[in-house]
Amino acid sequence: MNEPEVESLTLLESLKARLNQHNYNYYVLDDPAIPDVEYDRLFRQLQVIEQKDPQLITTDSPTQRVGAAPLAKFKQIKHKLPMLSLSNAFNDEDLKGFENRLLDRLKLDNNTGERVVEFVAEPKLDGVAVSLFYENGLLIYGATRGDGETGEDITQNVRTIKSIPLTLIGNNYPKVLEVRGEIFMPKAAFNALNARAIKRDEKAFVNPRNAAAGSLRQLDSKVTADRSLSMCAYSIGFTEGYELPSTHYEMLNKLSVWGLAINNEMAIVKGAEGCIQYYRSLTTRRNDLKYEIDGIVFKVNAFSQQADLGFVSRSPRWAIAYKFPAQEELTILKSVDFQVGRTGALTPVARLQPVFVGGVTVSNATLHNMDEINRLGVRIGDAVIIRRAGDVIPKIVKVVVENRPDDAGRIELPEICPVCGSAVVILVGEAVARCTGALVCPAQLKESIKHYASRKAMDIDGLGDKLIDQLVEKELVRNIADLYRLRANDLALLERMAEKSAKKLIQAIEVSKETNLAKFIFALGIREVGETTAVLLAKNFENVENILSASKDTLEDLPDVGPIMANNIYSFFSAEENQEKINELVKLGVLFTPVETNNAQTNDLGGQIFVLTGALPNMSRDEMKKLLLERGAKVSGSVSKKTTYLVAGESAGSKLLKAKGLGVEILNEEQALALMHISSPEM
Ligand code: I6G
Repeated sequence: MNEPEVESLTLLESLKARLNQHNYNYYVLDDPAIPDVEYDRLFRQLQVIEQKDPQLITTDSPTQRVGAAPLAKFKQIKHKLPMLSLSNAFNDEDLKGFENRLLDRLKLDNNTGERVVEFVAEPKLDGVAVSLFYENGLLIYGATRGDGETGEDITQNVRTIKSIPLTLIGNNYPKVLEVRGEIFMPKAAFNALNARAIKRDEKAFVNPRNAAAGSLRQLDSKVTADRSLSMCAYSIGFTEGYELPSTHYEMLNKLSVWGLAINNEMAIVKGAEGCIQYYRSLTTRRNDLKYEIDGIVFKVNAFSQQADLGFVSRSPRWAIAYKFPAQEELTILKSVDFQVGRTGALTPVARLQPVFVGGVTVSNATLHNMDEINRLGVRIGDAVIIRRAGDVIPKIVKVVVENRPDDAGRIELPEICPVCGSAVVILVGEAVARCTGALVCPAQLKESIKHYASRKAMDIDGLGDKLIDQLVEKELVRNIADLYRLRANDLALLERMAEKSAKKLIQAIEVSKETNLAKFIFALGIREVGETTAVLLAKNFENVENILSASKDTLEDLPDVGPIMANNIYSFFSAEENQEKINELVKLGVLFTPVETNNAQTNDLGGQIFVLTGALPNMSRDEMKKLLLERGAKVSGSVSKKTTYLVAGESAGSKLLKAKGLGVEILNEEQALALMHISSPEM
């Protein structure tokens, strides 16, 4: 065999190092330094060199993440040190109890008299715990937790995860390093994966944790490679040839320096009170995170204190997971009703035995359409798993078929509308069944008026759902224009409507007549036309006449308007009955002012990019964001070289570290307000 040429060797090493660094920038720091095409070019260059001379290929090469032959089964790996589990707290009292136990023990053990323990707070990612073993900086194997003593060898699959370095960065890392952390599937990847599965009529995953576990359990690593998994490191297991720093916080930062992803929400907090504050603050932002978390882990920061505290059974005494209320529960499907929406769509709604899930009692869940019912294979009487994550409407995600009672009943689509008795049809190519009754159907009429009167549409103050139901049922309102013909005496016929409230409502209807074109277009309830498209139409056409006469091609030329939406808009505005309806509303006094073109009220901070982190003393981050946006600034979620300012509050974590590292100017709340010429509230 020929010896590899020295020149190609150095180029090869340089390419590998550059690709590793760019990979780290992209997948760990979320801050790419080069465009994707440039990365691809370097990658191809490396591939060409390796193909010419395959003996140059090493396991740590960025080209070798995918491609190993499928396994017959996973080997077992015995962990060098057991992988423990965490004890849990479910309320503030549990957490205070945890702190008291620590204080007692630490005082007894080292008698320092120090009464405040410092903790590191880290979100508990809802994923799969893993151990990664590095020797001389090279990834040797990855293993699942298993029973804590022995796990499965998932090295081939772990290697496909781009946020896991195949070689550690730099040269100041331990000779032997076992890193522990969580492999998880970000929410966006999970939603995309399930959408794909549903499209192909395959089974969807119940939650991102199951999706991550299922993806790691693949014997063919090509499947895993296709699943957009990520990894977050949270501790060091076994290590040799390295003196650890003195705190957990510093240790996490070391892991980050060596190329491993750590959680950028981590923060140092003091005492149980600090932990509770952090828990509350992250609870409010939980839905905005890009990944699912099921609680917060608090760990004593000082390793000396951790050593004093030790372990109880299989859990460290120095850590606790403060769990969020469960997002999944088991309950029984009692019946299914079909609700008729604004566009006539029939939506099956599951009536459930009430169950406490995701922090609220749930008795209804959407079943979307008949396809969803068939996909789930659900029947009345079934035991079902219901999931309520964040603000999302509760969903049945799985049927426990083993628990199915003998008399479980099939769910049938009604042939006629349950409200007006008109025929129900399923149009070709649509999953949705629709009532054909249009505005003779009281359900469709009620829903279109509710939409018309809603806050983001015509914003008729005081015209709530119950009132609309009565107005339609008493036939005081047979179409939207009738709203403007109502008189206070008509309203006297309604339940709980005193004279004063009746007058107030009539006045609110009058006031709502003056609106802007975007709100009016949105209020019309055209299929697929949400607020954003309504604004787009209003800005482009400026008045109703222009929209009424717009051709399909003109509509399709608008950005983000595809042929289906263009067709919906065109069909709506060219239908004679809709033109009459709009003209009638205009005659009744509905008046449009032009749409504002920009949310920013000034451009004082135009071109400046802000990132907000930590708890601000006098306002929420959302309030600060609004003030910045109003002045033309951009507010980004992550720190990069482009960031102009980081506004940091208490418990700021790794964003602060990163900003300092990049030399980004750091402001506190008062300084940020001063930049906007707003004086700070009195403290
Ligand atoms: O399961 C876990 C999730 C997150 C952990 C953990 C963690 O830290 C953020 N830390 C330890 C020490 C253990 N399990 C055992």
